Amino acid sequence: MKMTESTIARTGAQPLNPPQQGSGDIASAACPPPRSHPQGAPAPRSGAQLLIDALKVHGVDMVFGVPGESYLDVLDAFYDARDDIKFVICRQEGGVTNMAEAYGKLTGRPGVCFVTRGPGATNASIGIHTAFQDSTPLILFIGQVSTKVAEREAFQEIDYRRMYGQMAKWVAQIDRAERVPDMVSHAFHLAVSGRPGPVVLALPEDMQSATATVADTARYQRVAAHPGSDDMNRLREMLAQAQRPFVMLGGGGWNPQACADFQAFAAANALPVGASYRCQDLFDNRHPNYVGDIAVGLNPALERRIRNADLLLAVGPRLGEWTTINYTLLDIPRPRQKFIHVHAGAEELGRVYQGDLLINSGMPEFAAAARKLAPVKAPWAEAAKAARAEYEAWQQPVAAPGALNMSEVIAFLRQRLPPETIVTNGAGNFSLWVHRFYQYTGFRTQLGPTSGAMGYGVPSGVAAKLVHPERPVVSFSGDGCFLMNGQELATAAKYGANVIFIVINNGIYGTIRMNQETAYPGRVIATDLCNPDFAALARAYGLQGEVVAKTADFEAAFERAWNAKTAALIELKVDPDAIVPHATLSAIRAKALKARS
Ligand SMILES: Cc1ncc(C[n+]2csc(CCOP(=O)(O)OP(=O)(O)O)c2C)c(N)n1
Ligand SMILES: [Mg+2]
Repeated sequence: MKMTESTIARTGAQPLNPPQQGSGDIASAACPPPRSHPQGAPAPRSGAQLLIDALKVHGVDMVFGVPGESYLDVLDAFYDARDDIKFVICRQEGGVTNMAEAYGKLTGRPGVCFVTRGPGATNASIGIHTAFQDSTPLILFIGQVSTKVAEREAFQEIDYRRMYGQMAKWVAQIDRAERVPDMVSHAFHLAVSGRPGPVVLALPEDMQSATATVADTARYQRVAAHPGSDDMNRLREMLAQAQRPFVMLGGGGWNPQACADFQAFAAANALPVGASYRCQDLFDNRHPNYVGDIAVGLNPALERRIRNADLLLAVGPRLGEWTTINYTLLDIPRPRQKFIHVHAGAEELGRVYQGDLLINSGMPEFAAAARKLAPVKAPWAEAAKAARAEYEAWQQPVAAPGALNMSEVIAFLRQRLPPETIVTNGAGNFSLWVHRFYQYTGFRTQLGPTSGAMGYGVPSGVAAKLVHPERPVVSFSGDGCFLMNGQELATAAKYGANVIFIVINNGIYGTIRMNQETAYPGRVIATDLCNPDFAALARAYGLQGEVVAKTADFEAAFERAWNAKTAALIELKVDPDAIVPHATLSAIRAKALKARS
């Protein structure tokens, strides 16, 4: 990717050179030797010191947290490591785990975070759930009551194994200091291997201060399945027999090389490629083979093509509720189309959809093998071009009620933002405008929660800027979404994370209002909002803030935000009737009322 002059004006940064992410390269970096006496025997260390040394062994450079008295020893050990590991202090544990999740998505390495017991751990849960649904590597450490008082419901005591049981790949408590190196090592292996995901480790206070004489482990390695040559031959055969193939990309565990490999395979075979919900950045949207995303607000022309396909190749997505339009897009259990499903977790294959070919493989491993396949004849090449034309038509701005048209704002940003920009968003109808009218240019130019968690936009934007200070970051939130983690503006201010925050203010929890009007037209309840002056709020944090109410005013406001010396917030006042790009709220209500009468 090339830096433009405008990028350099904003960031003063050098051209981008993205590190290799999320694959064996992590494992191959040199490990520090175990701490030892001059004679060679390991020196005694506290559980807290063992933990920080383990983080160093595994290459951790940044952690996110809110402090608590339950892990004072660990905090003290961080003090000694402050030159090696940046401890990013957040303002709420929801911000902590969302930032760690964004770090995991961006780097392919586990996002590491620290919270206190009880209230800290409960606040933290949202980012753990997102990491689980989004298949993102993450490790949450929780200060825990001393083992001496365990099971008495001591102050803020919770059994995290039960609390986090369904949301994490592994939840454990390290009761003995000598078990720190191996349990932390296991946590790192698990978080990145197979289908990536979150791990939770509780740290009892007495374990943190107890000492043990034990060696460090080596750095973790990612373990992934490879597709067999039989699998790849069969895939090629099925492709050669197809007339109307269609590819769906999605899920976690990708990296820049895997995306490049897959793009080469798709181009060589003239395949039309769609992206699953909020995974649009896995394939350059400017590429002629990209034909759109498969999610809420699906392009009807694209939907027809998927339904009419004779071969579906799903690489990475779980094929969840939103990508399958409430499990209606493909027949269950056996899709009508010939169906190939590739997934990093064997447990996902055949779970909902039975397939003609189920391949258990990591994404980099599969994409590298696909790239090596000899291309087949592609009688569908013209159809793929037509699908691309339909996508481009779908991207043209649409008419919408009100003085500020979101489709035109996003179309402007599509032209204006340099390709290395990271665009983040939380959950709400506002995000549909971004997903439909923006073009994501490649791996991790998009950060959005496939878990549909509100409040992700702000913390993920801050984390993106901390991980990649040289790249522009634009973060979208609705007026509802923003206030779920808007307190992290303070974190942006503290660390100079100069994100451009865009708040789409329609005065309502719009998504729910829309669903309410659909199911119970006219019976509006619990969806009106009373909002602060968002721009003034940003200024109160020491950031730049302004309000835009007309499309024509956006460009100048954006340039002011771009040139700001701090993070900046632009509040967009939008008409609540402009509820989605393809329908107005009043039309949705009228239709629902008519259907009832
Ligand atoms: C944490 C969380 N709480 C509640 C919901 C349910 N929910 C989904 S969208 C939405 C409204 C979003 O409102 P806003 O951010 O203002 O965006 P809009 O839909 O108005 O564009 C709600 C309440 C959710 N997805 N996540
Ligand atoms: Mg709203």
